[in-house]
Amino acid sequence: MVIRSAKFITSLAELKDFPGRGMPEIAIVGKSNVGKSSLINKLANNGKLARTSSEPGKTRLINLYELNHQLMLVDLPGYGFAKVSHDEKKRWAGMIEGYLSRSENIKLALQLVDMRHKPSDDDVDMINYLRHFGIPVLTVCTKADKLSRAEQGRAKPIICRTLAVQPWDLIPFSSVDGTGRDQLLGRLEALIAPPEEAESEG
Ligand SMILES: Nc1nc2c(ncn2[C@@H]2O[C@H](COP(=O)(O)OP(=O)(O)OP(=O)(O)O)[C@@H](O)[C@H]2O)c(=O)[nH]1
Ligand SMILES: [Mg+2]
Repeated sequence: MVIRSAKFITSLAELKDFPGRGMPEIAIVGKSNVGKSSLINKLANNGKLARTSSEPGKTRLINLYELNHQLMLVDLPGYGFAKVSHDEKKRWAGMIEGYLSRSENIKLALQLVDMRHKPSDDDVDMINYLRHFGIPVLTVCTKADKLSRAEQGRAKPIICRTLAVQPWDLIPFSSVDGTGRDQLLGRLEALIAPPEEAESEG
């Protein structure tokens, strides 16, 4: 899949005005600071599309981005961030859960986990939650550039086992060197409905 256009659509503090547009939606979930916004920028080849930060908790709203006028990327606030208030955490959890449980167009969730660490209990809870709603999940292992090939080889089975995912549903990714970008775009392409074939005559 070649990205011809990538556009920021809007930020939502609440779900009620979700401009779904009927496009297939891809939810992007993961702990704060795991690299969700950086992944969007890498897919779009635009470092300025989504705001990133070395401070966890940067994305506090649901941000929507459109790729090629065909797919909607839904950047959700990160979970498991200790430094926000209890009320703020509840508000984020409510937004994430509200979106995942109510959107009718979610085709896939990308769950991002830092490839350097064993997934946390929060990650396990999240993937089980996605499964509960019947949402297919791809596990994207971020910051792969920080690991050698051998370290990546050791990390993969640990992540697969902890999250109970199949190896073919796990994609090492780096928003620094582009590892995994083509593979991920290939998987996203499959979500776009092919143009309807013209009816043949007779
Ligand atoms: N080396 C390396 N650093 C990365 C990668 N992806 C993200 N980062 C860095 O990790 C930090 C967090 O990245 P973000 O993309 O803002 O993370 P986020 O998941 O959107 O964070 P929140 O919005 O706070 O939930 C930034 O300093 C990024 O530069 C990666 O693939 N490799
Ligand atoms: Mg972010």
